[in-house]
Amino acid sequence: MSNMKYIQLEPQGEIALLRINRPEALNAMNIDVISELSRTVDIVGADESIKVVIITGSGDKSFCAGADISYMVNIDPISAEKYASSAQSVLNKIERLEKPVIAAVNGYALGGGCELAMVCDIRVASSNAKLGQPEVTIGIPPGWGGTQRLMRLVGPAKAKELVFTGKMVSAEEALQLGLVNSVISLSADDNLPQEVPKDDREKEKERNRQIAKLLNNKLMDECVDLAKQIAKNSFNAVKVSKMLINRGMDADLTTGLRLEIYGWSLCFAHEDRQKMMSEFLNKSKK
Ligand code: CO8
Repeated sequence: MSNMKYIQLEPQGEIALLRINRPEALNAMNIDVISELSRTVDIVGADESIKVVIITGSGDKSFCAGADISYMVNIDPISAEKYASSAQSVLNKIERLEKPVIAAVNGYALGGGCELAMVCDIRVASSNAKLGQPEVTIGIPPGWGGTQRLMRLVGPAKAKELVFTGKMVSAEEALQLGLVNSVISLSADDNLPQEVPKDDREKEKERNRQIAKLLNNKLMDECVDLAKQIAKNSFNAVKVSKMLINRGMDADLTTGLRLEIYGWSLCFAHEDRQKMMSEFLNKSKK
């Protein structure tokens, strides 16, 4: 659909799949990735037929390995400010999209990659995913929202532990922290490839590749199912709910509750309310 180099946009009916496509650098975001991501977010935002967006990374190994270290190694503070500002404004745009966004975390989500996942509304991770904010290990603090959004998701103490150590956490640990909503793993029912002799490194590698592919496919199926569950509800009500949660998070309770009354009552102006409530009432009479 789009002719971009680093972002693939695959519409599937009401769901749009947006894939960062720079597998040779584990989907790290250089300036071109950021600018294409920005254009793609504008496209999905403006397309009213799209009800839910899924963001993922190309390949079976990485969601996004963060900012481009080969670019950052030599830039001056002025360029760093520009780089962080343009990245933050794209991430803010994703967070503010008037439609739900699911991150299908299919491997590494590090630094800017974890920050990208955190602006999505829901994060589903494959069991081989690894998340973290390793910036201090390369001489900088998180710069694309990590110091702010991580603490809101997991609390300041855990956020500080992750940021200060720069360590990666497994998908399971991320689940326990509340950093991801769920973890997808393979089971015996998933047609796993046959075991291979332990000393055959090549066969073992190939088997691991096949397993990673199966896992990635299962992750995407689960995310599409989740997106479908959301898409069958009133888009208007989902959109208003997203705004209320996002705006309410940074407001005091009284303001958030007042906003909820306004958002709630405005939905009575939308045809969905009358239509869907009547459907419910007629169904229960049958
Ligand atoms: N940037 C550029 N290239 C990368 C990046 C990256 N973030 N991550 C991986 N790559 C490249 C590697 O250089 C390598 O390239 P090549 O094949 O040409 O040598 C290729 O991707 C494959 O990577 P590895 O060989 O390292 O793969 P491994 O499986 O051995 O390791 C890891 C995978 C653990 C993910 C490892 O690649 C890694 O640690 N990557 C760096 C992760 C990281 O530190 N990310 C945070 C970056 S900082 C950031 O995001 C901050 C944002 C805010 C800053 C504000 C600034 C203005």
